[in-house]
Amino acid sequence: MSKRKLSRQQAWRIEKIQEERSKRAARRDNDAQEALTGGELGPEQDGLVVAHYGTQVAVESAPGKSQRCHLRANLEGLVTGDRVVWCEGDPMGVVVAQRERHSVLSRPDPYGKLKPVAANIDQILLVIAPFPEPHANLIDRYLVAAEVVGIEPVILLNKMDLLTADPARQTTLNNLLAIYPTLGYRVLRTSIMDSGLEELLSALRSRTSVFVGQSGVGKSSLVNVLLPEADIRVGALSENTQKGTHTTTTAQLWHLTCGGTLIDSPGIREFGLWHMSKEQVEQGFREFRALLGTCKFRDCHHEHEPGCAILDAAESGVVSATRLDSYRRIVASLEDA
Ligand SMILES: Nc1nc2c(ncn2[C@@H]2O[C@H](COP(=O)(O)OP(=O)(O)OP(=O)(O)O)[C@@H](O)[C@H]2O)c(=O)[nH]1
Ligand SMILES: [Mg+2]
Ligand SMILES: [Zn+2]
Repeated sequence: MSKRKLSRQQAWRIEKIQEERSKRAARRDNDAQEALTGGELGPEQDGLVVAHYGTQVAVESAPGKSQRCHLRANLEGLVTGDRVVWCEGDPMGVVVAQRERHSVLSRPDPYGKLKPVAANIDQILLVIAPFPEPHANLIDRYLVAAEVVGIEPVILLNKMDLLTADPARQTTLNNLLAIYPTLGYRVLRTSIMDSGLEELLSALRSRTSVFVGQSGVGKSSLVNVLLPEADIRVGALSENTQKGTHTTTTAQLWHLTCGGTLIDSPGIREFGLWHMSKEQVEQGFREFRALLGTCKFRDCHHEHEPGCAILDAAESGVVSATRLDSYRRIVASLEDA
């Protein structure tokens, strides 16, 4: 999503939304304040945000034991996975403080503003599928985003069952994915019809992971097979476009019986990286790192400059042509923004 010029109507709509937001925030402070001063709250305790509902969150003190909470002022940025200090209440608790995060995954909202999605994550599982078709350089965009925030990404090709009757598509996807293991990225393959689920479970064990990717690739369906009691709503693809229909609307956290924690997140069409600098994007391409700073020109764009280390590496096959192409497209999208 690039930051386009807004039409007057769009600007008016955004202004209305913001007005509505500040009204809601005022109401929320009021509710939280009333609960805090009403004296019917329990003692402060540690908790984990397991879901986010508009202006409220669900906070868990122990797995399976959670309560909806108001937020004290200045805690609007809380997301699923955040560790907090909170007080139980009747009927609702109150979150009084946010603990420091060790990581946060953010992404652009429809207005081009960067929004946190989930916190304290160890691993990002980028889910793709034969349908909806992964569009050009979608994978690299997610990988760059993961590298820049320093969270290990894993690529997960789901709906493998759709490939058994479609060898041509299978070959295309295998070709698309072939480069990633050579760069040190793990690639898993699954189907909710029971393939690859053991390997997926072992990748999720003892850490906090988040499922990200386009709408309709099967993120919530995978949670449902790993944890049948989750029973999350899933949505069929649109018949015309074979695209997802944005079924999941908020990130939600689940504890797996294997000891891992898994956050399901809403799918998005496009992962914009406009908020990044060219230097961050360069760093986001793992195989470029050792070469950066060794081009003849300090401000090299790696396009056609003489003595360019990246172009040399592409020529000798050390850097793949498709990754270099991805890099260029991403940088071009930064300049458009
Ligand atoms: N054939 C097949 N279909 C699958 C598989 N996994 C999911 N689906 C179907 O794909 C559709 C979308 O699944 P969801 O789980 O809602 O997808 P999602 O990624 O959570 O989508 P959003 O919540 O919109 O981001 C549903 O019709 C699922 O039944 C699979 O492994 N094989
Ligand atoms: Mg979903
Ligand atoms: Zn260069």
